[in-house]
Amino acid sequence: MSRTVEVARKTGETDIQIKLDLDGSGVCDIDTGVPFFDHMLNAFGRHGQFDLTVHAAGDVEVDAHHTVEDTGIVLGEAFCQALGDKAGITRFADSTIPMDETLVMAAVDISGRGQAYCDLPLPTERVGSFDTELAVEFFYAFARDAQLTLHVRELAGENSHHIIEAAFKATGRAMRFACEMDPRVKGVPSTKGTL
Ligand SMILES: [Mn+2]
Repeated sequence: MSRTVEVARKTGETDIQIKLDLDGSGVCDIDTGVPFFDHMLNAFGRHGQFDLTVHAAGDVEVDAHHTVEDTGIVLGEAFCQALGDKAGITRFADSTIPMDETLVMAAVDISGRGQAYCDLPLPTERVGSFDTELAVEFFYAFARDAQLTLHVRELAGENSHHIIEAAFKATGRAMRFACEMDPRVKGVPSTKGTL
């Protein structure tokens, strides 16, 4: 069964197309017009072993806010669609990623309830031209529209680039294992029978 979807969303602020294969091998084609964000989505896809195409054109002349948030919305929607009725998935997973002095943990429950809890102190307001506060805006939008519970927690860190990158890698890797099919899981992995 293929778990590949294509999702497009166009508003007055952004025009986004995403193609996602949950069972890919980390092949990514990312172009959002926000170079640091491209770097982060590449890290997410690569370490999640997802095949991921993201093409986004947003009003970056304002700032990157709409592009980053709306990409989170569409990527979340893509995961939600690709997971379908969630039968046979692993559901829970976590990953803790070190990057030099930085250590970030991400934990995922594909719960059917969209919510993110981020404890991600960032020492600088910007990495290059990227507003670092947009990192959590992405995670909030992504978790909400993917309808999953996501915790992202910085356990150590001094460098904003490392902290954000470790957060994207940890979330990608946790998503990989949470989305993976578990042959021992029969039906939807919930005592309620639905997610
Ligand atoms: Mn980097």
